[in-house]
Amino acid sequence: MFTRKLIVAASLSVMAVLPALAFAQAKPTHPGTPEEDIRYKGAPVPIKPEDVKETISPKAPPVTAEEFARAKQIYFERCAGCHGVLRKGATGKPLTPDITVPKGTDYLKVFIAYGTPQGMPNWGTSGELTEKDVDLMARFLQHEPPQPPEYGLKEMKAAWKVHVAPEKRPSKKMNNLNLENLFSVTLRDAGKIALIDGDSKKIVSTIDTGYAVHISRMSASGRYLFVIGRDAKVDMIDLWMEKPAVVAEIKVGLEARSVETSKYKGYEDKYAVAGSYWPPQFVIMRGDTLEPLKIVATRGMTVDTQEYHPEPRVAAIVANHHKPEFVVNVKETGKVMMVNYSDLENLKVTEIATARFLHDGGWESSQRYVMMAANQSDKIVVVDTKEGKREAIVNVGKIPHPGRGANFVHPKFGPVWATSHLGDETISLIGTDPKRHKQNAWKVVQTIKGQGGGSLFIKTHPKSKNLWVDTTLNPDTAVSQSIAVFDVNNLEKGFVSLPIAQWADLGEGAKRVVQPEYNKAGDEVWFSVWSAKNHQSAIVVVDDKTRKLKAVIKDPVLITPTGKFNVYNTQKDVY
Ligand code: DHE
Repeated sequence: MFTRKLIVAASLSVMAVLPALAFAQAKPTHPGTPEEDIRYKGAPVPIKPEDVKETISPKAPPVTAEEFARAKQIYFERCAGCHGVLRKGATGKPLTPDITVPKGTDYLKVFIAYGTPQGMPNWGTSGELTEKDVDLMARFLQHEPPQPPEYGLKEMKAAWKVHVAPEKRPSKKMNNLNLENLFSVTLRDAGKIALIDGDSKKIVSTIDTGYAVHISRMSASGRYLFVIGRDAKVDMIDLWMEKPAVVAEIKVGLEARSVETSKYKGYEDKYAVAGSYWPPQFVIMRGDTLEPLKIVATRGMTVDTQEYHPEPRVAAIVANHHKPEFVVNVKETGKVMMVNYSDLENLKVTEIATARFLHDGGWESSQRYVMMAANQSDKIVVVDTKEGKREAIVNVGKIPHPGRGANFVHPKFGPVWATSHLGDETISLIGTDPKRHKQNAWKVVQTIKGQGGGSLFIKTHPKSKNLWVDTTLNPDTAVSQSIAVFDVNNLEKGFVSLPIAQWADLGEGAKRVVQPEYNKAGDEVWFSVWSAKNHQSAIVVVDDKTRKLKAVIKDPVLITPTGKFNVYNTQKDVY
């Protein structure tokens, strides 16, 4: 039996991750931590335990070689997402031997078994880990963290393949697709994307990509589609080919989430950039072949306490429209790096101090100021990309998670950018027009209430009057399977809830509704109805004006659809 005796003295939050899809099964909650929050804390880290060097520490309790191998696997699958691969602390607490050895095995066992109100799941009492594994993890955590390998130019070049050289590619579009209204749809657990024609709603093809595909981004010209997987594999797809296909691929690290391309005038399609979680770095590549050119490490000092952090992960990257720059969010140090790509040999990086745990974000409507969520600090940071400086830091609700956010003109406050939250039911509207609405700029001008916490994405379109807010990770299935829609001209009226998953008419499954995405015209909005890979999923298309069901796209190939990226809107940053 697990003993509870030490929990009262608890102040250390130990591990805190659930594999993303584990929440498909019923799972005991633990007191004090909202389920929405627990659910989002990361999928297994795709680092192979056998690639990681082991260091046995003499002061720590013994662990056999066999046990060490098992503990590494458990750690990467369940803990690294929050505590960091090197256990230096990320959104979870640090777990280095200077902290864990003085606590001792019994103390650590209690945390691992019972969890804590600060966010640590109850791995033992939930049955996820056996008593033997809990004991093993408590001993393992007192040894030096095993270090995964670095990944530099040599490794990238070895993984880099050009399938069709630029001179062998078509010089004009060879297909009849309406590219501007094509959607690239993440099929997360199939390791593929689906290209879906936005006009006919027909699946054009599916294309193999990396493991647990995360996002798609478009080149400035709208010709090349870039897809990145959690395993840091980038695939570059040429949409001009008769049958769009991968023309180049590379693996930029061991774990990654973000990819973007150069969009400044004169540099269209010239460069691509990908950011990694491990190793903590980003790489600038040739935009037509993915040849790796320049790798930049993000290791360094944290913004507030100014301590060294060995693992600051790269989160969202956006392309500046005013300068030849990439805007790179560095999560654990809380810095936005403005990386000037005009001279890679004399690279200029402006480091902007913001707030910790930068995650996702996007442009306000003029595309001068970028709005980034420092999610665990409950803040939105605003960077002026024309001047290259911090404009403001705005306090919002609990754990903002905007995706790229939503821009609209508020009848009273003028242009606003909105974020929803993972940790509460609010939606914060921030004034974004320092010229004509100076008094409202960079302030939360209004907070509205949605249908619950667990929101991941919010969306509108310049031609729409609707604001759509998902609640994908809400523990109540009626809430996670529906969408809230507001009229931006009458926000006080509150939201209407639409039963998107029910409209999909599927059988069993989690059927979480995730990520609204508009078509090019801005008159349709698409939603993923996301179930585990052994259940049927679908895409539901809603008429934006009438808010009525327009189409359901169902097909056995649509396995775990999550993100959807309309070519034109992604290319031009319309949201
Ligand atoms: Fe994402 C964007 C990281 C979990 C679907 N996700 C992003 C971005 C980052 C990120 C850094 C911004 C990229 C950019 O703009 O360049 N996501 C992470 C995680 O670290 C996290 C929390 C855990 C993990 O292990 O990956 C995580 N994300 C998820 C999911 O569980 C989601 C819902 C389903 C999935 O595919 O895994 C998910 N993330 C998405 C989507 C976007 C995204 C659809 C792009 C939204 C957009 O409109 O741009």
